[in-house]
Amino acid sequence: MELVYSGKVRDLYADGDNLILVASDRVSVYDVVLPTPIPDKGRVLTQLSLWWFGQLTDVVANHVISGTDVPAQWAGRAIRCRRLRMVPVECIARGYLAGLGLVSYNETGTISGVRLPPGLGEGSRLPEPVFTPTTKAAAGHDEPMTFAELTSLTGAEVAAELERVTLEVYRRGAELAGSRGVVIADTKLEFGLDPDGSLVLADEVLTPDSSRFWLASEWQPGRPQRSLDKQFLRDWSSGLEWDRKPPGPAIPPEIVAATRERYLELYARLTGSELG
Ligand code: Q0Z
Repeated sequence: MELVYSGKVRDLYADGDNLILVASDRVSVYDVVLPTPIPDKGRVLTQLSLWWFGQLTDVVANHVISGTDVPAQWAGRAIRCRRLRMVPVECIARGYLAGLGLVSYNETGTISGVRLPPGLGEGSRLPEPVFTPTTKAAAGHDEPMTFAELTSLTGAEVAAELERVTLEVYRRGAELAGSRGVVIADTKLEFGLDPDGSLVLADEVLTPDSSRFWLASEWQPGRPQRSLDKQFLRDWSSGLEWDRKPPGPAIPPEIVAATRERYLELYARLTGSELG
């Protein structure tokens, strides 16, 4: 199969007209891929994405053709999908203040042009989820985009639909996760267009690599929140003399095991079933 694109932790292959999206067991901390894999991480993220796509079929069509008709070597961690014309925008919904949303709020009191109440801090819940699209920069960091810029890129109709569907996916995901003790602080979605021009949810959805997941019982606004999936890795690596530049350090077995358990537990908590 032809490798179309290799990302930090995932790879994309072409199989005729289809694409095969393969999640690896690679993990990144502070944007650096570590040399040690986390067993089952690729399977957890793939199966979680497939589960969410299924939960969201009444909200938006998706790119999935099959989670099982994939080459045996990638069984469980690959998705066969339709190749779409991708919308070159990261569609982000934020329900809590963290990351670049927090930076923007601290500088201007707004995110993506939406004025927020004063007095919010790191980890605060927003009065309403906010749509914060960003450009997909080929290199370096993604840039925030105004709604007007989005409109000039996609047309008004698609832009409005991207906002509506992104916020609806976030609301539905956050509500379901919330009922199971997990806060989804924000999420990044990618969409494509069908040959007939209709919007299709693509890539991965509501995984810990595309979203910030916090344990609801640990959530405490006003301080950085503990990441549900990567906190062991961050706590361990912050005790090292490592400048957070590549190459990253090898992960010791007990940290690998604890991180793996976190991913499996997250899957079980959200979906209500153990990953086989
Ligand atoms: C997704 C990505 C990577 C996985 C292109 N259905 C689709 N049609 C056309 N293009 C894409 C998709 Cl999902 C597409 N990406 C991001 C990179 C592994 C996904 F290395 N790029």
